[in-house]
Amino acid sequence: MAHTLPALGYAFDALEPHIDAQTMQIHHDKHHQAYVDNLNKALAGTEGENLSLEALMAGISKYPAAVRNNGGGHYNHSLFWTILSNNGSQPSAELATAINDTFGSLDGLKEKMNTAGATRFGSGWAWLSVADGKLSVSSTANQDNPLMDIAEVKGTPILGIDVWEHAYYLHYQNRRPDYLKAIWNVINWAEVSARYAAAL
Ligand code: MN3
Repeated sequence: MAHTLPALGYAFDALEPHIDAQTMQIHHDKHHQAYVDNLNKALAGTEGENLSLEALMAGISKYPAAVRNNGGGHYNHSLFWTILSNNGSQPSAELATAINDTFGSLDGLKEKMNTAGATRFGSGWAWLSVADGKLSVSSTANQDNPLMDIAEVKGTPILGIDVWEHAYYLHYQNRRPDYLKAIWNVINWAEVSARYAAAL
């Protein structure tokens, strides 16, 4: 069963002015498609071909770098598209309580995520994850994620922010902190809340 590129649930320009249409189109149609194609190539004829993406992540240390990089890329971007939206949703009462208990406030979470993203040297991701019922913020290099058995901070990711330059460079150039500030305007909290409930 070959992996396939999931469709975006919204138009390329739906996240403007915070994330521009050209960035979304290249990011989804070119970058994510390449991760899918290269993952399928790397898995062809191996036992990993029959595993789900989640199962691959859980045992990623046993696979070559091409599977780790492209499998992570496919998982991470598939999550990323769903947690973005212009639907103006808010965290569920349950998630809001957990955020307040863990980070003091929603602003406290944003600050922690933005620091994790801004201080990740080179390319990577900032994550909000759930492990043993608790929320945590972390970051990973390249296309690694908290589901991988090699992750320093493990958990089920419910919100991931892509801090590769390809995610923001056309509009923000070198200003990663400005991109990180803006992206909070287009977080799909309904989706993050659903992922939180499912992860508990
Ligand atoms: Mn990306």
